[in-house]
Amino acid sequence: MEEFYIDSDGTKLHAKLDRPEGFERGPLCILIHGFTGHMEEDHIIAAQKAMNDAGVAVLRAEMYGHGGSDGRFSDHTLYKWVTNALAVVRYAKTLPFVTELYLSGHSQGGLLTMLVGGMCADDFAAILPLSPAWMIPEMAREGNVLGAMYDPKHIPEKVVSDSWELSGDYIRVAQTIHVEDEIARFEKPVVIIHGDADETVPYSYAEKTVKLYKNAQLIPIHGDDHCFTKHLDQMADAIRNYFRQ
Ligand code: FER
Repeated sequence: MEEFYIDSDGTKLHAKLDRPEGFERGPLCILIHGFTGHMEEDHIIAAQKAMNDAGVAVLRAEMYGHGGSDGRFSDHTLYKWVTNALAVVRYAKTLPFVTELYLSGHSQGGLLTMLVGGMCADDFAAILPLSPAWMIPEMAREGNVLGAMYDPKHIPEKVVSDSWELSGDYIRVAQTIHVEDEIARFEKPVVIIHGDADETVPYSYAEKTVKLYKNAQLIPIHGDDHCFTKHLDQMADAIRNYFRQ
């Protein structure tokens, strides 16, 4: 494992690169955590190990206001995350050992994967959104962030829940994002992995996504929740099998 920082226009992004044993040249997957998440969460580590098992190097990176990266959580927005992810993609493209590039992310990181997949469609062989929270923009337009309600036409200074605080700018930014545009721009393979008992991001969103993409498959994890806490091994197997095939 190598640990370092990637510069994103002056914001330092904490990153770790794990290469499979004996790896000299080969594919690399960028892997991103979700909202309030970080790169050491069980489901992120399980995904990373499964990719490594299948001969894929993994670059985990933490986005603005999360983990060991710069920025305060309450100041993060999806535009900042998009800018960060573009910097990570740019960095990954300079690595001399990379043959093919993949992008994967969980939840808000899965939404990011869908956005950046469309924006950088030429760069990725495939993308793997895990429980992607792609309803965030739609819900932000309706006045709801993760169950915290507000008037969507008169955005408050901040939105506060028991466990986090977001600025009004998070909502302003989220309201402008139209994920369907970026879905339409990515025609290469998409592998969506989603627990069908997810209460944070309903499984119906995965069923909708798989229809909207030109070339997508949905791998359901039966009875599992948002972070795959019941069947982490099945989520890992799905990733391992995809890359081995
Ligand atoms: C929301 C619904 C789900 C939301 C975030 C999530 C910020 C999930 C995020 C994650 O787990 O990454 O409305 O708003």
